[in-house]
Formats: sequence, structure tokens, C-alpha cells
Amino acid sequence: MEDTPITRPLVVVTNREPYVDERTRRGIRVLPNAGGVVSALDPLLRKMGGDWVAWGSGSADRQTAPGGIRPVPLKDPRYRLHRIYLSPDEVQGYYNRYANQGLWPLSHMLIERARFSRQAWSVYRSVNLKFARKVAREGAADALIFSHDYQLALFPSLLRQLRPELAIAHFWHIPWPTFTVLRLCPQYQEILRGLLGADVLGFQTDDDVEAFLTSVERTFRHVLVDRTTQQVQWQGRTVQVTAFPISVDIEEIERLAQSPRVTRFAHGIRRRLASGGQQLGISVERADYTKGIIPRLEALREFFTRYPHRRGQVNFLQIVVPTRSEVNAYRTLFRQVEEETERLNREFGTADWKPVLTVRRSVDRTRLTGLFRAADFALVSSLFDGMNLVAKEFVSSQIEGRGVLLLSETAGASQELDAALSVNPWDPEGFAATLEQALSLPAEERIRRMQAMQKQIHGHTLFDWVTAILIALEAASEHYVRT
Ligand code: GDG
Repeated sequence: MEDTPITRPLVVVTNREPYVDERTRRGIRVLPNAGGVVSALDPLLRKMGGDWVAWGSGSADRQTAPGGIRPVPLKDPRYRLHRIYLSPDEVQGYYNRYANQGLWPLSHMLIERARFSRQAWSVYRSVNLKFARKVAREGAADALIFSHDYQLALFPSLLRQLRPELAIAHFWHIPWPTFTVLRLCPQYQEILRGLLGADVLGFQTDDDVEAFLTSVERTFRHVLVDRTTQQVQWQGRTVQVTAFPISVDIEEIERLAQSPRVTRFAHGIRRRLASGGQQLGISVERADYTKGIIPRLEALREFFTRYPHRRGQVNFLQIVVPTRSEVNAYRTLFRQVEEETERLNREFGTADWKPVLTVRRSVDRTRLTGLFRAADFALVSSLFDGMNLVAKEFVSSQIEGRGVLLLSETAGASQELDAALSVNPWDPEGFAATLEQALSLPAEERIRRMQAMQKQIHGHTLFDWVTAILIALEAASEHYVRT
């Protein structure tokens, strides 16, 4: 990234902030946000410098950001974090309700879970306007504005109205639903208009781009949509709609995976497994219903039923990180996972073996990388997933190439990682059979598959993702700067 061709000032805009400052009895604690979006953008801004606008959600956030600006890092700052403060009602309407109970399930095509209300919509709109006003006040004329995801769908057009000359790229991290599903959202036309305020609209896969272009075509009959160039002519401007599959910093992960600490940790796990002749499987995700945790437990039940010789041989570790606990559906899911796991363990477990172990909190990056390195297989069972970074992180950590990745065919990552064994989370019997196949794969075949996927990720890193979007944005917005 040192040799990044980007020279214009960068402003990143996200819902979540990269660092949350929390007041504790022992003073202020800085909590880095471990989500996919943030871990992608923080290293970039640290290298390039710039500004990041986000919701300040920490109890000590005001204290560490005099005038709303918090330097990052606090000592020897590399970039500025601009915090936007939201009232409890705003958080409820904009984030918990419209974004997380409406757009999130809709985009993952789990329509029975989607709830929309005009009241939540109006709060969603006003918070998007708050973000737009902040950037409009402070953004330099030649700045590249890079906004993100389903919480800020209206931001591009609201900012465009306030500052027509600004260059705006918006990246949609989750799937784009088919038009049949999209139109169930009462405000879908406004959502489309909101996004079309950008110069560059990025999606994870070509399927998402195709679904988005179809939505535009079907909604606005007279708008010109060019499938070859993937451009939409919108209110006298050209909107470039392109797939930019997000990725990971594989070199950094490899460095960490080979570090003495991770190596010691991973070897320790392997020694314990070898003494019992056992294999280790792993899954890691936020406790979100889109990740297919319950279907995966069903597949495991099927697996231990159909292949009884595997009982006592396979240890499965599921890391389930609490998330969005203000939303009912998430609390219910967390309980269901507990119940289903206990049931499975009661059914198959013995005095000295439990099929599934659960960790119910976030695990630090060093341990996580050690577990990824040591594991014999990983299960990514998403019902729908924009990309799924866990799949790419697992592959990047597999120094010995021993592990097999079982990857849901409905996760964006499956379009690139074609040497994974693909599973359908809706098909427990097929899932179980594929797990049996994975456990029986010879070592050379495992290594061959893993190396093919590692090569693929080396060719498309996180920095390639960011650079491609910003280059497209510079190109798309050159005329604003010239005129
Ligand atoms: C959205 C889209 C898209 C998780 N548990 C722990 C932990 N994590 C880290 C993972 C990974 C990130 O959180 C999760 O990213 P995913 O991509 O898997 O999933 P979402 O959070 O749903 O992300 C998704 C992504 O945006 C980026 O565009 O790929 O499709 O839904 O980095 O490692 N990290 C640590 N401990 C944990 O316990 N340290």
C-alpha cells in the first residue's frame, strides 16, 4: 500500500467506528472493533492518512474527542476519527430497527424476518442526513468519499444534494436481493435513488451487480442501464456499478500465523489432538441467523448418526460472538444455539468426549489464528453471505495446508474459493456426507486445494480491493475536479 497510486484526500464513512472508547473503573479502555469492514479500512487509513466519519458509540467517546475529533492512534496520530453522536431513539430507529430488522434480513432474502415501519424509516433517513451534513461541512473539494453498507444507503444522494461536486464511492458489503424480494421493502425506490447518488457503487459479486442493475431497470423504466459497461445514466451523471470482492491482508495473516506465539499455541493443540487420535473442526461468527448456525448443528447431528465411527474422533469448536443483542431475534438465536448444542452433546457425548464445544465471546486475533492454523477443517455454513472473511482468514492461516474448508455455496467467497468443498446449508444429509468426504481426503489433496486457494487470495488482497475502488472513483469523478 506504500506505493498506492491514490493522491487525493480520503474520507471513509461507516456506521461503526474503528475504536470505541469505554469508561471503566480503571480509566478509559480503547476497544478496537473486530468486524470485517473496520479491519479492512483501519490499516489503509493508517498508511494513507485521512478522515473517518462514524457513529461514536462508546461511553467515553466524547471525552477522547474534543470538538468531535479523535486522533488515531492517540499517540503519534495517523488519521482523524470524526464522531457523530446519536440519541437512544436514533439508535433504535436507524440502527436496530430499519437497518438491522429491515434491510439486513431483506438483503439476505430471509423475508419472514424483515420488519419495516414508516417511523423507523424516517429516523433512518434523518440519521443518514446527519452523516451527509457532517461530510458536506468538512470534506475538501477534491476528496474521495468512501461510504459503506446498508446502514447508509441514502447517504450518497443526500451528500450529492449538498455537495454536487464531491466524488463518492459506496460499497455494499452484504448480498443484493433479487428484485422480487427487494420490492417488498416499502421504501425500495428511495433506497435505489439513495445509492445512485454515488459515482461508483461496489458489490461483492457479479450476481449482486446483476441483481442491482435489474432492480434499477425494473424500477425506473426510462433510465439507461448498460450491461456491457455496467453503467447507469442517472440524473445527468454516470454511475459505475462493479463487483469488487473484498479480501484479507494475507501477508499479515501469514506473518502472524508463523509467529513464535501462534506456532507454540497451534503445536500445543496438535499435540493434544494427536494423543487422542482426534480431528479438530472450527467455526467462527457473530451469532447471526444468516450464518446458518442451527442448520450446521443439524448437519452435525446427521453426521454423527450416519457415521457412528466418527464419534469420539471429531471435536468441533464453535466460536459464537454475541451481536446486536438489542434485537429480539438475536437473543432468541443465541438461546437456540445453546439448546441445540446441549441436545447434540447429550445425544452423542460420552464421559470423556463432547462433540461440540462452544466459546460464547470474541477470541483475540492471535488465538484465533492459532486455531485456524491447527484445525483439520472449518465449516462456513451461511444461508446467505456477502463474502465471508472468515473463510479467507482460515485459508490464509493454514501454513501446513492440512485443513479442509467446507464453504456454503451461497456465500460470496465460494465464487472465488473454488477449491473448497462446497456445501448447501439447506441440505443436512449432503452437508454430512461432504464432511465425511473432507475427513477422508488424503494429505496431498488437502494441501493441493489449500495452496490453490492461498494463491487465489494472494492475487486479490485487501489492498487490491481498496485500490481498485479508489482508482475507479478517481476515474469516474475526474470531470468534477477539472471543471
Ligand atoms: C459483513 C458481511 C462480508 C469474528 N469473530 C471473531 C472475530 N471475527 C472477525 C472475523 C472477520 C469478521 O469478524 C467477520 O467478517 P465476516 O465477513 O465473516 O462477516 P460479517 O461480520 O457478517 O461481515 C460479510 C464482510 O462484511 C466484509 O465485507 O464479508 O459477508 O456480512 O474478520 O475474523 N475476530 C476476532 N475474534 C472473534 O471472536 N478477533
